[in-house]
Amino acid sequence: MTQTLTLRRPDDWHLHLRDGEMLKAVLPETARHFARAIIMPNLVPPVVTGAQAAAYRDRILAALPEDMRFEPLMTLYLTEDTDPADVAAAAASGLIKAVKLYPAGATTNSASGVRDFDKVRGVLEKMAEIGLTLCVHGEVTDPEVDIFDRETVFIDRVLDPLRRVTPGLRVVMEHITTSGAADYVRGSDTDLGATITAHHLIINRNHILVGGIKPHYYCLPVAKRESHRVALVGAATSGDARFFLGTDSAPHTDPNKESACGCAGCFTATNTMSLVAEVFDHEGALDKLEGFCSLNGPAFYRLPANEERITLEKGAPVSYPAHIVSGEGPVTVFDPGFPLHWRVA
Ligand code: OTD
Ligand code: ZN
Ligand code: ZN
Repeated sequence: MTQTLTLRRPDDWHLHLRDGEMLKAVLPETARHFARAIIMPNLVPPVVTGAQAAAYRDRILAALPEDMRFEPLMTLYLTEDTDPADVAAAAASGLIKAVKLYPAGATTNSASGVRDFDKVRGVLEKMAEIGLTLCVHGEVTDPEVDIFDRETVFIDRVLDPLRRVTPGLRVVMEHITTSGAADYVRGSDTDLGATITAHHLIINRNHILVGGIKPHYYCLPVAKRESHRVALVGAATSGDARFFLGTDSAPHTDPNKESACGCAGCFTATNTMSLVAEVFDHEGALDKLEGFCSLNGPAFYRLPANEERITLEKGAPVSYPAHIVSGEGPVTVFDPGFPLHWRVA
């Protein structure tokens, strides 16, 4: 007998769709299962103003196949020159649902991010006033700080002080990778949430480095040791509403990944629901899957949950293509290294 599970249609609270040919190739992979996604603004050049976000939303909708429905939830890329009035107008019109903070240099296309946090104080105060969410890439870029410690140091040096001086600011720590980050979220009030990716629930740093370097497992923040992965699984499957799915699906072509200086990012849009269902099933926590994928995110963003349902079925292992084809080249689909038994019917 096949086991089935019906959930409200999920959303992805952290997604990279890119632009042009890559957008065309990856958008259907997300829209097939997800109703909405928070769209990351790290294009080249970045999406900084309300006008740029409106134009990007239009390009996304134009790239959507006619038979699919999908709502892009737009964000602005915070720079030291961001105008609080432009942010407030874009939020008031319903165009944007968040502003994204990248410490300058922390990840792909983050060069225009923030160096001096005093310069963005006015924007953050305006956001606290209007209840607009700040999504944070939580890693310091100080070259003295070891790459595996960058999230932990960010919480102490940047995030906690920033939240103290901006009371009421709603913050999502994106793609958390450490037990300390999960503890920090648990120990805070409900103004702080965190997204967790499918890949950080599955790989630890050994997967990247043991037995040969695996460029398709390299992403930022880099996966940490096994005890942290276990803590992330614990947080995701706990039922705590402050944790929700943000895939951080970040497509790069194979030549750009399989290189002497390979790009960071795991592409999971195609098989995310199979990946997370497998993890939750393994934990005996399938009853928490709908909260993590479909309820906790909308609750944090103060949006209605989706009314539509999807059904997951468990059966013989599902096969996914090794890569999807884009006009820029092939993009490898994340391989968890174990069979996936759950599929979206
Ligand atoms: N991490 N790659 C990218 C972004 C993220 O930090 C992130 O959100 C990307 O390619 O845009 C990655 O590894
Ligand atoms: Zn990030
Ligand atoms: Zn990202």
